[in-house]
Amino acid sequence: MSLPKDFLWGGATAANQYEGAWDVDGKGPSTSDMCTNGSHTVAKRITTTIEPGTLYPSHEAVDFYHHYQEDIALMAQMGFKVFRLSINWTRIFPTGMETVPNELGLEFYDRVFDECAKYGIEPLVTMSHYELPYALVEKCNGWEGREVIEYFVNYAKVIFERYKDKVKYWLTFNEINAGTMSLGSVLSTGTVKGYTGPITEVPDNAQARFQALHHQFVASAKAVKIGHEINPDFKIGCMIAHMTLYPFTCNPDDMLKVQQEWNIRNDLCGDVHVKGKYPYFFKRFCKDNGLTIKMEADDETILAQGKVDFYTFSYYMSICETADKSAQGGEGNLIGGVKNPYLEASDWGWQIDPKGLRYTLNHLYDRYEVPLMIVENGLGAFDKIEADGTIDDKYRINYLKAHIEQMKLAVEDGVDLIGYTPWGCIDLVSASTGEMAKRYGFVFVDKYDDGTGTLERKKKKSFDWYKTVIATNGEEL
Ligand code: BGP
Repeated sequence: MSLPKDFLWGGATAANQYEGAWDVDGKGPSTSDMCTNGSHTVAKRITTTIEPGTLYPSHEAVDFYHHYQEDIALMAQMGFKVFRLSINWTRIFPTGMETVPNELGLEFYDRVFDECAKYGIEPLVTMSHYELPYALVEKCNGWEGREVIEYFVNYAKVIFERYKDKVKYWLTFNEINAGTMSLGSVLSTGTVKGYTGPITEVPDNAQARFQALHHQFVASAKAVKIGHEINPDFKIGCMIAHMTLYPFTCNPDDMLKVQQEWNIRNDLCGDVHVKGKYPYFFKRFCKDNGLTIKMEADDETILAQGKVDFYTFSYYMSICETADKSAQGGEGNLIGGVKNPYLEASDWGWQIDPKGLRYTLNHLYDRYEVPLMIVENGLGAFDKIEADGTIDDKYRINYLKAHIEQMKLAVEDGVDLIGYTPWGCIDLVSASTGEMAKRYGFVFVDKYDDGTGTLERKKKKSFDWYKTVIATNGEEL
């Protein structure tokens, strides 16, 4: 048996893509609530006000808010040990700036965690998953404003205290390294004050983004420290969108390009969280890019005191990098790059690379020597309901199977991997495009790109397959 017997099998979601009920029971608008739908070819837009007649997919999403019992029961049927979900900050603090939390918002998550407990499912809670209170964008250009640190810390304290006996595993920021890329301005740093337009065309302000990222690092470290004080049994981790990069050729220039990109896209955020300090290469990066990060006197101490207990990441794909500017572009999770001729891609152009997962796990364990968890992985695909009502998603089974095989090999290599939560275990809204058509789930939700649908849940073929995988601890794939 290659996987540890207490391995945390489960699935992952995020409030803004899953819950809906965007203005129910006192919830305020977040950056995600201001985003319209889009598609593979047309970028979704962020707007400064809600435009009448425009579809905002997060507003209803797949309505986990009113389907949580049914969904958690389905997860239990698959044998989930863990369920990754996020708390929607604006359910607890509608503008992010209140001092008294919204009791109705807190009660919702009480109900969710109690439901999980009924089935012995451990919640893994992301505290901020692409859903900054929009009021903070208006007030201080999102995370660029240093005051957001204290608003976040207050939020962290409230949820840690409230759920200290119900939740043990926490992640501070989803894919925090999104802030190293211009696309992260909408999703992650919220540095888009006053901007209406496609999320891919935000006038980039790297200075604001990296300043915002520094504030997120400080906020994360403070939260980790406070969390451990509130409950020493808490396990608090970071979450990075892992961008596994290969040199397009063996030209040393390509290799150097990979190293420089890898440093900033991946290891910068990992190092700050796990090692508690900025890596050596960040200074040179700032100099080359004309960035001046304002830090306060005790920031270094705060980072050193707020090291995470484990490292988690999303892994969907890999991509090639080259120093040759004329090379053809590829597509992917937050990052561009060059297509790898040895790999196939999903319908959305994300290159499928299971072996890259083994490579990544080995790299990360070598660098950090802390437990690792894969908290997102999966295949976004079109699913079709057959005439007999079944959904035969064998492409998804093949994708997941190939990745689990590599996960097992990495564990045999000696990597300390503690869990696996494939993305979008129940169909939900796509983060990059706002589509419903890009589905990841073991469970189909009757909801479509035009906002119609009954929200009925239906098991796909992968449902029973995953159930067996969990029951055999990954032995039967
Ligand atoms: C990650 C996000 C998720 C999720 C996933 C799949 O970047 O953390 O929120 O949605 O990617 O991406 P997409 O929904 O764009 O297919």
